[in-house]
Amino acid sequence: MNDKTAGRRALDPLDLYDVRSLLSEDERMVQESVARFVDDQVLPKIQKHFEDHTFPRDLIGGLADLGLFGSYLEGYGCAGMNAASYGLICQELERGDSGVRSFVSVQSSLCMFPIYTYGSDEQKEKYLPKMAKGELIGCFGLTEPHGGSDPLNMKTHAKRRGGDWVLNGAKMWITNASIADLAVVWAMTEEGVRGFIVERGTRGLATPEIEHKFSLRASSTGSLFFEDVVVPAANMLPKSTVGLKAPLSCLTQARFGISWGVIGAAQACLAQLLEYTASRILFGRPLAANQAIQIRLAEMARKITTAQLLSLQLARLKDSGRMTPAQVSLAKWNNCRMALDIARDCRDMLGGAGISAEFVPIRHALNLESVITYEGTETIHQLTIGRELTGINAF
Ligand code: TGC
Ligand code: FAD
Repeated sequence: MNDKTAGRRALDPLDLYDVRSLLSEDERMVQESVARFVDDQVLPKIQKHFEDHTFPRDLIGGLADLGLFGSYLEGYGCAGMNAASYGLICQELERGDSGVRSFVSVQSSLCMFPIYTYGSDEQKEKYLPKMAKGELIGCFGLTEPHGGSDPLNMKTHAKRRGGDWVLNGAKMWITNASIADLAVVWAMTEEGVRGFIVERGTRGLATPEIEHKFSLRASSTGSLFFEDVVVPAANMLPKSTVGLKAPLSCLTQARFGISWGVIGAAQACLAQLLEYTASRILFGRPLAANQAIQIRLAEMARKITTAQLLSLQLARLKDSGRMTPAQVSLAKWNNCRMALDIARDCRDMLGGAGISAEFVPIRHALNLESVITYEGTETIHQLTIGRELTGINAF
């Protein structure tokens, strides 16, 4: 090693600003335990699940044992962790695969959160303890086949019949739909949009899997079809205001987690690329010795570091009750774009090997094509920031 290279790797390449030192002891413990779980339980099997287009159901018990379902909710068997801990959980899970993080996001933020926030005491007692244990799996039905970006143009409707509600319509691209025991479904009523809990087995409900996905192949994605589905009045979420505010508030929780999660996917890609470029010899020197490669690696570290700091501050704002939807939009947009660009660039720098699932970047890149689309596309988040800056709604 000459003088020029002395001191190399003094910093953690995946945490250049020592963001870890800004975490509390508890937050670090959460991160370490989830990281261990991902190393031991997720990474050895995830490539096969991705190739086979199957969801690793056998992970559910372990995820529950670690307290990862509804981790930031209080009571009902939930762990009551803070925002950064929820973020770190998502980051470590998505270092494994976006599909595993999606599963936990949907269970926690899109199904348990609305029941916790807008449900009756009976609904909370009935569903949340079992969901925290992973004994009941949930999904969230907002998107419809004719256009997910504009959920207010909702065709699925619920009409009162006696003491019950009758649902008709369709939801599409629903994570966990085919494996869920219950769905939180948003439907148009005479008063506006309301939330309902629909249990598997209810007559008129069909939940087919969506096949032929080239993204999130280790996640289950399906549709929800409702044909005169009778939902008892007791299954309407009574505390939600009429309109989009309640479903959007759930999206805020999930988007927060995604902004952290995708950092893990980017880190996984960079970690593998650093090893690869150090050991691959081309033109008589390691690939990593080329300026053009180092500039691209430096770009990745810059983007990951920025995302880490942004998400940590977002978590601190969340815990102090000051986080706004526009701030979440900025983080979701910035971090998804950062991770997708990094995964694609890593794939390129692996050359032909980059198209093999034996290396992680292609799997992460394909997954991130969904992650940048769901929970609000990049454009939707850009327009949300535009509206925040100008006061003009351009949707
Ligand atoms: P807008 O006028 O903006 O808002 C209506 C009311 O809601 C309030 N609000 C929010 N509250 C909490 N969190 C948010 N993010 C909120 N955004 C808005 C707002 O203050 C207002 O309240 P009030 O009191 O004034 O009535 O409503 P809009 O119709 O203009 O919204 C437009 C837009 C485009 C932003 C919204 O429709 C949108 O976000 N579209 C994107 C839809 C989307 O993201 N769908 C995601 C489906 S779920 C999913 O993808 C799960 S993937 C899961 C996985 O596998 O991980
Ligand atoms: P569209 O809304 O049709 O958008 C098409 C294109 O038009 C996009 O590029 C969009 O950015 C652009 N666009 C839209 N409006 C404008 C505008 N005003 N100006 C300029 N451009 C615009 N949904 C759920 O409810 N629950 C789930 O669990 C769930 N899981 C998902 C899992 C996966 C794998 C995927 C892929 C999606 C999932 N979704 C889920 C749906 C997801 O939220 C939607 O795909 C997303 O909101 C976009 O809706 P869309 O696909 O209908 O695209």
